Amino acid sequence: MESWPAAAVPQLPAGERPTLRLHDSATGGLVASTPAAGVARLYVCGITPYDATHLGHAATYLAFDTLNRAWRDAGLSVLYVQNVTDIDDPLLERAERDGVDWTAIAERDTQLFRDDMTALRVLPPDHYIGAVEAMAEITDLIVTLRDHGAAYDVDGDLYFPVAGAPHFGAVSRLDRDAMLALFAERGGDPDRPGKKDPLDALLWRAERPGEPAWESPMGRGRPGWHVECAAIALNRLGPTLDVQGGGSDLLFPHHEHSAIEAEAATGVWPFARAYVHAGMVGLEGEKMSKSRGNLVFVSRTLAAGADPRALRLALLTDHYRTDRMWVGEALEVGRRRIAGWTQGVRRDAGPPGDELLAAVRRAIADDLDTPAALAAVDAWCAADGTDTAAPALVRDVADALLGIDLRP
Ligand code: 5CA
Ligand code: ZN
Repeated sequence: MESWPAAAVPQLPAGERPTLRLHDSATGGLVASTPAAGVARLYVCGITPYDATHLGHAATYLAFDTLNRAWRDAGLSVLYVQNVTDIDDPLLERAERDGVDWTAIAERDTQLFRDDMTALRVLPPDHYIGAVEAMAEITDLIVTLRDHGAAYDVDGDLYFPVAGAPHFGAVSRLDRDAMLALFAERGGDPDRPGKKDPLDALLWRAERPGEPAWESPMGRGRPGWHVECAAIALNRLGPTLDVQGGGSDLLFPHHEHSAIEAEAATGVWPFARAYVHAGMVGLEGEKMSKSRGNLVFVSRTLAAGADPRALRLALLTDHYRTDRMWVGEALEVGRRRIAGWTQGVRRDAGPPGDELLAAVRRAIADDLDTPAALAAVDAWCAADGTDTAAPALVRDVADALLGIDLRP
């Protein structure tokens, strides 16, 4: 499907560039990100298009936008793929609740998301792929899994057996009790009779009355969730991603299962060199989620008059891995920061620009430490100096690395 327009990214001068290190859930620590042959392969799980875009979604896509910008600044070309889960149980449940067609909700919220990402200056993926448009490739992957003995039938539906997966558990490193609890909470069906293991995940759901269905070699039906992301990623990025990304609520079962399903098809491990997870944004003590309904939307916040740059800065103020609560005052802090930075880059001279550039690069290279990067720009703006080239350079740094346009 169509992606959204890209804001131009200024080219920054060469200079000291520390190796980017990222927190990898599979190892539980920092790993150096050294993409092969000059191409960084990024897959970030996209929205399920209803109740989009809330500030939790936005924070997660901004974290990966920071990564995208850091890789580009390091001279890599980034191949970025994102899906849209435009057919799945929660979307159908919402359509049923509201008495509207599921495709209408999906189209409307996908367009809202594109508009919100454009306003926040999030760089678009190269491939923005809906599950519905990818149906043939998803069913191809399921057929491959079946041919490899990595699928079994339960009353006409197909399941992926975790027992045959050598790396099951390697992504989340959770014990079985924790897995069972999360599986039930996040769309799994541990108690379904006939499954070989409660943690086996649905690959294909045969057509049910009143539900949308597609033709396939397995008969009519629709795909499970994890196999969708595995197929869309494998077909555009190959068997090894540099980063598989999303919010921490995707760690298990979604990223665990996508990875082992991909491995079962390709024989290649790891599926991703780093599994990177953003913390959860909440409101008044609770995770912001569609099911709780405690949502603050990007579109409404902007329609109420907020500067999208202030919102972007507000969402980059904390480290991406930190679980945090949204407080409305963060927007005012962001607004004041934009005012301060705008004044800073309008001066005739400032402290050495190359030092500020190096400081921001160091901060971002340290597991995308945006709080430290923002503090470095604050400090540059607050200090006097004689570098007459610095204001223009700092404006480019804010734009290229932080996505903030300070042009008048
Ligand atoms: N379509 C699937 C992924 S394939 C999905 O999880 N969609 S979603 O709309 O529920 O979430 C989209 C992205 O936002 C995911 O990466 C998810 O982890 C992230 N996300 C959801 N809620 C929050 C939150 N409260 N804070 C931070 N990120 C969140
Ligand atoms: Zn996904």
